[in-house]
Amino acid sequence: MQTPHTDDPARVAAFEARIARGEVIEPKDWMPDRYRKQLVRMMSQHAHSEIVGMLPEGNWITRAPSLRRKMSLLAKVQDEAGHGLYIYCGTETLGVDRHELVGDLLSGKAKYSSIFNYPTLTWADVGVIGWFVDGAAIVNQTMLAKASYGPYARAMVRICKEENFHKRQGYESVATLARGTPGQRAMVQDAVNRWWWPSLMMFGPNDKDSPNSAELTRWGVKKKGNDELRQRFVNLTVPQAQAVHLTLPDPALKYNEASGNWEFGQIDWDEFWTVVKGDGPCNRERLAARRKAHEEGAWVRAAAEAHAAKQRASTVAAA
Ligand code: FAQ
Repeated sequence: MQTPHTDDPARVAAFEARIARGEVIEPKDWMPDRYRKQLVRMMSQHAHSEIVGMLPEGNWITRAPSLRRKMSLLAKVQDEAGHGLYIYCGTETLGVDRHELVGDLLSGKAKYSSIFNYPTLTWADVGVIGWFVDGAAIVNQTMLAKASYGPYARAMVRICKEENFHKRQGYESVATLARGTPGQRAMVQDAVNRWWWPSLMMFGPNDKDSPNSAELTRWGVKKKGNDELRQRFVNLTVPQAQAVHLTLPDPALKYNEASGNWEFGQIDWDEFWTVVKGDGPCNRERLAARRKAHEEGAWVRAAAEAHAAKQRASTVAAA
């Protein structure tokens, strides 16, 4: 890891000039300590979100209604695992240890996305997660694909391609249910009602209440604010809901001709902060599941370490 040159104004000015010129920052380049810390915070939270995000949908793998649905759900959940591992690798380029990051998740110290603390009550939830949650992730991550830190931006390009497939399969599943029996229609409408507002919360607090946005924007990590991305998601999703004759649970939704935006109602920020602080419907369940998986995987880590040590020893012997 590089020695941090935290407070050298000339170096910070040169760094910011690079960002202003649109240059990409790579792991071995000098960077302000604070830039490194912000990236570790945001990227590790993102990696944790992908890993915890496997749980709500994973809950339905054994109960998917057909082989085709089961195969695409299995592939999706595996993709999310891959995204998590990929972003942990990206975070490690900043000089942190993955075990430390995972330790922070398991101890409850680290955050992960609020959205994954809601339960998946019916099969329709799986389709709606693909449509809303992956849809929101694409809106957010397409911007992050232009972030100033190279390893993160490149990870986002690849991840967004897969998220696109997830969103399409989710929306197709929703559209199928919406064309189905009255029972299927009611089930998918109920899922839409429960996931809409938590999906809007994924974008984070309003810009005025977002302590990290100004710094992240100055350093080219965030290219758009939380509110602009949330609005973009609403604008994209309302017509999609109309196309399958589903109602979004917001009586205040109204198209504004002048701005070209769909105006929407008040987000319940008390609910958001309750979930972020660990008291959402499934926070405890999610952490318990991750801790159990970690404990059960101990033998795999031990075997991998033993294998690596053996490889190192034979390389030394051969030299
Ligand atoms: N949940 O100052 P800001 C996915 C925290 S991946 C929990 O605005 P920032 C794929 C925030 O950390 C979904 N905490 O923060 C998938 C901060 O706390 P801190 C994850 C939240 O960083 C699909 C505090 O509030 N995506 O869905 C949330 O500038 C399907 C103040 O907030 C990413 O992580 C929240 N929703 O902006 C997987 C993308 N929002 O750390 C499986 C990368 C805010 O100061 C199935 N991250 N907080 O203690 C980002 O773009 C940003 O970090 C934001 C938050 C926009 C999430």
